[in-house]
Order: sequence, then C-alpha cells, then structure tokens
Amino acid sequence: MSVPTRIFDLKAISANFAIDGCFTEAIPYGNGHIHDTFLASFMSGTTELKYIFQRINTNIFKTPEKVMENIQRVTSHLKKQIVAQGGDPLRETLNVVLSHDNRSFFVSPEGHYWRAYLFIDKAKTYDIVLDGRHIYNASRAFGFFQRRIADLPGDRLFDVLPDFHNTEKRFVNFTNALAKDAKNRAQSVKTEVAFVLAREKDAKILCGLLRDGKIPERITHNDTKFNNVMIDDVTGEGICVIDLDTVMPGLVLYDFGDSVRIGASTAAEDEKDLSKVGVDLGLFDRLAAGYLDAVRGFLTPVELEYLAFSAKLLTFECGMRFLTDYIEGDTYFKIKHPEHNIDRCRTQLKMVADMEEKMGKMEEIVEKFK
Ligand code: ADP
Ligand code: GN1
Ligand code: MG
Repeated sequence: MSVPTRIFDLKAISANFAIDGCFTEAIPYGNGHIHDTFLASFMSGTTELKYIFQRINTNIFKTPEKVMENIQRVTSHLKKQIVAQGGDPLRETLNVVLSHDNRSFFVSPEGHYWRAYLFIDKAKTYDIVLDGRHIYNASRAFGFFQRRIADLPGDRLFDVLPDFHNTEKRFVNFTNALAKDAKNRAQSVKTEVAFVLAREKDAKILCGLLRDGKIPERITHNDTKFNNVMIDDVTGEGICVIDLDTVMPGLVLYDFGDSVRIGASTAAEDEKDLSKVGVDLGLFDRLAAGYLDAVRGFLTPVELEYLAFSAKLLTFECGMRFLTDYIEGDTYFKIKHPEHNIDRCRTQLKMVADMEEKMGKMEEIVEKFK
C-alpha cells in the first residue's frame, strides 16, 4: 500500500496546537486518497470540540510550507468575501488552527508535517452522488469558489505540484512507466494501455490552447471531486469547498472537467462491475447548470466551448494516472487492495468511452446553460 495505515499519537500531536480543551479521542476519517486524516475530539468544560487533523503527504507535496502558505492566503481571502456576502466564515471555508508558535503546521520529532482545521459539523462529503440536487449544489459551490478566488491579491500562488494537470506531460510519464514496466504488469493491462495510447492527440488540446494564449490562466482548485465539497445535512447546499492543497494557477476547464468524472457518474470510482459505469446525462445536466449558474459572465467564449471536452479529457487524465500508478507499483495513490488502481483506471476509461458516445448531447446541455 502506498501510505501505510498507522496509529499516530494524536493526543501528543494535538498538544502543539492552540486548542482550548482536553483531548478525548481521534479516529481515522474520510476517504481521501492522499493524506492521513483524523477526526479528533476535545472537551472544554461540558462542550465537545472537534477538529480535523491531517498528516500531510510529503511524498507528494514536497513543499508543505508552501502548501500551507497558499492555503492561508486563499482561506483568508475567502473569509473576507464570505463575510462581505453575509455568510458564515467558520463553515463556508476551511479554518486553519495555528500551532502554539503561530504556524499553520507542526513538524513532529519524526519529521511529519501535521495541520489542523476546524471540523465542519452538520455537513458531510459523499463518494457517490445521491441525486441531481446534490450535484447541482456541489458544482455551484466549485463555480463560486473560482469566482471568489479570482481576485486574490498579491503574488502568483506557489505552484505546489508543477504540471499537475499538464495532460501532455502526464502522457509522457505514462509512456515512460510503460517502457520501464518496473513491476512487470504491463502485459496484464494491454487493453487499458491501448485505449490510452490511442488518445495521445486529445492529451495535447488544453495545453495547446493555454500555450497559444487562447484561454487564460486563472486560480483554480484542481481537485474538484465530489467528496471535496461538504454538503450541508439540513439544506443540501454545497456549504464548503475543502481539500485546498492543490489551489494554484490553472485552467477553469481543469476544475469543471475533473468534477464530471464522479459528479455525473452512475457508479463509484472503484466499481468493479463496469456495466454500471457511465455518464448519466441527467446528472451532467444538473452539474453543468450548477456550475454555469455560478460562473455565467465570468468565462470566455473559448472556455465555454471546451467545457464538455474538458470532462472527457480530465477523466482520461485521471484514468491514465491510475494506470501509470498501477504499472509503477502503486506508489502515489492510497490503495485498499492490490487491484485498486486498475479498478479505478477501468471505471475512468469506461467513462471516457461513454462520454465519446454522448459528446454531442453533453455539448447541447452546456449550450442550454451558457
Ligand atoms: P485528501 O486530500 O486525502 O482527499 P481531504 O482534505 O479531502 O484529504 O480530507 C479527507 C476527508 O476528510 C474529506 O473528504 C472530508 O470527508 C473530511 N474533511 C476534511 N476536512 C474537513 C473539515 N474541515 N471538516 C469536516 N470534514 C473534513
Ligand atoms: C486525489 O485528494 P483526493 O483524494 O481528493 C488526487 C486527485 C485525483 C483523485 C482521484 C493531490 O484526490 O488529483 O483526481 O485522487 N489528488 C492529488 O480520485 O493527487
Ligand atoms: Mg479529498
């Protein structure tokens, strides 16, 4: 497994943060593929306080200080916007809890980077979309996020994962992994490999538009999967966009495209029965409506033109990443069983094939809400 599940001494770690309460317990939390996440509880008098603790995955994020600097800037800016719009800044954005020495993280004696956030209560994340309203609201939240962050003052955000959505480079990484075939697995995934190799041309399209100055670089989230939005238990609203590690310069098309592969899917990302996997055009309709209701007037005509295509491209990119990781021996994504990455790859490629068939309809849907 890429990151071993380990028991950490959350009581000792949390003692380094400005939390006014006595530690009671901590449990592993959520289904993220990257960090070690825990829900920790404390008692302050008779009040229970809850916090999210995360051990930052420094195999992936090599500059955790820069990640936290970006997150501090982004969340401070969002807070101002939320307050100005009459919202609740403790629920509608992540709130970083500082360490006793006023830093946004704590480095343990073993060299692990830990951070803490206020726990957003009475809201949940979901791995599968339950209904059209959920995805409309989540997608609208991602759209508002892009708008709110657009006028972040100061320097360009730090590129914490350079070329994160550079699909052209990802394609080269994939072919390199294939040539090396370090774990002797390529033979067993020939169909998936052929599917990816046949789409090299697609991999270059958004990179080309950016290079040619046809679409603008903006500040984007870059990891807009459905379980990175908290859905309010009572109202069903997409109350808070979380998982802000990858907020950095990017294309709005990365965010829209990446949100579709789970947001408009009829099955889980790791569903084994591929007959259940496909794009649900009803969900795609709600997803596009929610996003465009939030960003109407903000996107350029070329960005609008490529929305439907971006869904296919980002799903392809993700499938190719899972396949690369499988071929390389599961070094990047957390996996729960040995076939996990290839199962995930297969759902993504099945989604791509289905989107290719339904691209005309997806474009008509986008057109309706422009
Ligand atoms: P990863 O990068 O590993 O996906 P996330 O930051 O998305 O990590 O966190 C994993 C899960 O933890 C989320 O899907 C969500 O369920 C939960 N979570 C994260 N931050 C909070 C928070 N501030 N309040 C409540 N739940 C949270
Ligand atoms: C990871 O962090 P999480 O689980 O929300 C990954 C995304 C992938 C996604 C696939 C930093 O997202 O890029 O699309 O898994 N995040 C990073 O489910 O690589
Ligand atoms: Mg996440």
